[in-house]
Amino acid sequence: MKKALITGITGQDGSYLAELLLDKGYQVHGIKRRSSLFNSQRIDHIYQDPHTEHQRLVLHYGDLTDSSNLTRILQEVQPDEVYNLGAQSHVAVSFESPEYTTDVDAMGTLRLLEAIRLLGREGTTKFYQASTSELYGLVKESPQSEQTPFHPRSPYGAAKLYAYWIAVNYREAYGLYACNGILFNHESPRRGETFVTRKVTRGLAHIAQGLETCLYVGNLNAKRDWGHARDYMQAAWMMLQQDKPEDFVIATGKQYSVRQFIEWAAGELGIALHFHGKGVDEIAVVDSVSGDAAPNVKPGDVLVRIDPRYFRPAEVETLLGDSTKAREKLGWEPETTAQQMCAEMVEEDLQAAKRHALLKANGHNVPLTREG
Ligand code: NDP
Ligand code: GDR
Repeated sequence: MKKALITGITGQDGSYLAELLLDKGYQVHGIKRRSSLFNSQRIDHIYQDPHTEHQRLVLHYGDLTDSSNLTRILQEVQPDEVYNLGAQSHVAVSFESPEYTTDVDAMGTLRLLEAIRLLGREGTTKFYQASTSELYGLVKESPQSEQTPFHPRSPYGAAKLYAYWIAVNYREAYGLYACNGILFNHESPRRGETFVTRKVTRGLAHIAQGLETCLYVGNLNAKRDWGHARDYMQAAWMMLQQDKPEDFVIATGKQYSVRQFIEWAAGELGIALHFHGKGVDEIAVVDSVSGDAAPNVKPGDVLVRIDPRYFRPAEVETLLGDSTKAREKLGWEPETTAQQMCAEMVEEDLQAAKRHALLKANGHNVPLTREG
């Protein structure tokens, strides 16, 4: 049985990758951080009690800032494949906590690579690094491919740039099978609540169900190439099944603005709206409401406003990926379009909002905060 170790298994991508690897018959080991509340909601459905026989999902406490812990886990597990998905992954937060972000995202990658080398596993363990389209940052050409020069625009992007090159270096210097998956934005109903797509689908579902009144966002003009996390984790696995290690861009090849995503999400709730005003005074106003998903919304309501706090000190305005290499060499194709994914996210957030509305009506507190 093949063994995989996933850092960041409790995150969006970690949960989809763990499902995929379990389906393929792997024994899956994951590193989770200790927290004062349970932080394993995304993998609760595949959780296996450690007292059961033949456990195939095993969780280890650990942290990418702790070398001895990483070395011990690698020594214990002896994995065939390591997927380094763990990170402080929020770009805006990286401006608030640049040093911590660098410690986890850059140094954490080095710690893991060095542990593999110290244990003499550079010939037996394959390594996947979660690289990112944020490496391109201030883009010089479009679309972006494996050949496009990098120009990161945030402490997060700069830390991931180090991680990218240190993975390349261990491949060249020690012959480690290491791949960078340069993944463009990918989302899902499991996306963290403070990334823009989920903030929108969750925020609008809350408004539809009367839990909140207005959604505050930042740069509506930002354009992203959004895909589905499930499709993208399939590509991550495929990268480690090749004869020789290489880096691959993973993207859909289509880009949309944040404004467009909001229109789609509102449309799924039966809300037609129009944007009006300019710059930080731009608002989205409701034109009409159909169906029964949004009983608390009426024409003329202001659904979305701009809050300058959500603008970044340096912005990545536009990203569009060219994944020709992955399509040709891996045979990878995205299955879900951005608009289909938006519909899936709205549907799940609407069901959750309905449950929350019921709880609230019965005097319970419900989690509404969505700063970020
Ligand atoms: P998430 O933020 O959803 O998950 C991040 C994971 O990393 C969580 O499990 C988190 O644990 C864990 N983590 C955070 N800090 C540490 C630490 N110090 N030590 C160990 N683990 C830690 O991110 P995604 O799943 O969306 O992304 C996965 C990876 O892919 C990340 O590296 C991200 O930077 C990268 N990426 C993501 C893209 C995207 O669009 N989603 C695109 C390109 C790259 P906890 O649950 O406890 O917070
Ligand atoms: P990003 O994702 O920064 O691309 O990083 P995010 O969804 O946070 O932002 C995308 C774009 O939307 C704009 N935006 C807002 N963003 C947030 N979070 N909140 C808002 O209110 C808002 N309003 C507008 C942003 O300015 C930005 O331009 C994600 C992460 O998953 C990274 O880990 C990953 O590496 C990259 O995608 C690829």
